[in-house]
Amino acid sequence: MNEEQTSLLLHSCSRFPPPKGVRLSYGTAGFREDASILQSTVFRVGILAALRSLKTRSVIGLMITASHNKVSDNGVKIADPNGGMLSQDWEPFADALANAPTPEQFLQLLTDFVKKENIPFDGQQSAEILLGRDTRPSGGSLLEAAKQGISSIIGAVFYDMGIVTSPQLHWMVRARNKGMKATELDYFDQLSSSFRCLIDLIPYGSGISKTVDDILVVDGANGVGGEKLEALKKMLDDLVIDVRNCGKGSGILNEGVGADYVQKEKVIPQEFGSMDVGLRCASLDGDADRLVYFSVPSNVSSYINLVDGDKILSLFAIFIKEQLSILQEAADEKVKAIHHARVGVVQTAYANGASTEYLKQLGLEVVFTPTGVKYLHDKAAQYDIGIYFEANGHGTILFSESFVASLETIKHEPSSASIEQHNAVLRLLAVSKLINQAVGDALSGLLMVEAILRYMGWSIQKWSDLYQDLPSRMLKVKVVDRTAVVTTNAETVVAKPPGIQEAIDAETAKYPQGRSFIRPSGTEDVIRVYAEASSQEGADNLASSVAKLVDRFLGFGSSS
Ligand code: G16
Repeated sequence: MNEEQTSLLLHSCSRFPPPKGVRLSYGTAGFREDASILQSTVFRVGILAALRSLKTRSVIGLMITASHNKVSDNGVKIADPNGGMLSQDWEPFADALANAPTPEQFLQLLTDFVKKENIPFDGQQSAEILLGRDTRPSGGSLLEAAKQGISSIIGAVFYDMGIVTSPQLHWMVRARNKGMKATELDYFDQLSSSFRCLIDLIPYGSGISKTVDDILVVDGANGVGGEKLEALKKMLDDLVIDVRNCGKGSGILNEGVGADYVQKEKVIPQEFGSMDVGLRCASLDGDADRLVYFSVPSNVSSYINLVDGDKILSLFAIFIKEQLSILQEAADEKVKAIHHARVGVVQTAYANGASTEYLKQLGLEVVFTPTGVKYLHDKAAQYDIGIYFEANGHGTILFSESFVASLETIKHEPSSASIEQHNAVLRLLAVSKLINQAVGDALSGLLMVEAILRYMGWSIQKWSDLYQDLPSRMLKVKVVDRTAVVTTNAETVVAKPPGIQEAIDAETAKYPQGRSFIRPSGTEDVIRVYAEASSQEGADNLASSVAKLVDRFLGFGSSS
């Protein structure tokens, strides 16, 4: 590193001292904390993004968001060249950088890492970073800190993409690295044209007739997603969407609204009520990377009928399977090969037991990973078609590049395939373009759900009735140190502290169809508790007993 670079780094770093007494960790989706202590972290992640760009010789993304967290929190994460999450082997370096106490120690760490990773750091190569942020009030000043970080690496440049959803930024990074156009308009164009293609391919006679059921009512979580959906819907004729909680009124981001609230509490979000009974409703989260559907069953109760990520996954799986089965009898060898695609489904321990059972009955291969799209995504990428979803509504469908190339070949070359077989290939191709290949995306997921429901001719009720969820309950417990909990087996077993797993097992055994696990959150300072049982009362009681155990083993001893 030359002298000019060293002094630039030392000087700029000294203007962003790290917060005292806090240990920061690159968690499930980057760094997340109270926004007031994040200036130094975001500045340093700006530097990290530039290094990553130099190392990979590609465009990198830096997104400022705390997604589902409360409005006073914020966060920062990096999007890798393929649009996915930062490679996990760089996470320890991200942690070390964020926590280095002095500019000198920071510089030493950086110098060692550059050497170890062989990063071209001679000022000859340029680094390129796309910046995005959600609507949080703290986003503007944190963005400035990121810009300062990037600017302290000689030759690094940034492009401010403005207020965008997380998946938009991930999509743009991927598109740029593939040499494609990558503006917001390009994103909207791709989504709307592939949606239109799927609708045009619906066989005559199927599809929901234009009834009141055709209206989709969307809760935008008072975040960026509602505003973007308003823009996107102008490009979608024949889809009637009423967007609420766009963040323009007095509503607060994620407070009593949004996918996280709706999925965890299973109650009607703000601005929804008896006028929505029977309608198809959907909820996005704060940065629009999660999507759940719901309906309001009656005007006397505040409870909803939740159609969560597991049911979205099931709907997608049914559709994909159906397209592949249309190709079963194909005489053309290339078309027949598509029928034999390796399809995999990826879930986490939060997946409702009934959903896993249902997917297995469909004959699908179901595998489990720990929570966090970074894990699910990697697993799904091992298949020709990998469908992954967390119950919280975060997920997508990945198509391998070779599989998409085969679809493209069939599309363009003459074959002996029947019209319906050819259309099944075109549908799969349209899905690969509609559904975000970089990361879970509420907007593209929503269009995919809408297209499939039309294709099937299903109402939300029919979809919801695919299987009956086992009653479940999620709780969170504040503890002294959440890192004291170490889990294994895709988070289904607690390895540390000793004794707690046996206590959870003993509690669980008291409930028919009981299942429960705990894990440290990667985005909030809590331990999460999940419980499932044959009755709601059972699930509630099991969750609260396990929460008491957590408190007894790790907490402040506040529960009785
Ligand atoms: C993030 C991740 C999700 C994950 C969630 C879990 O969501 O992107 O894959 O399911 O965190 O959070 P926790 O570890 O706190 O349970 P988001 O929407 O907040 O970015």
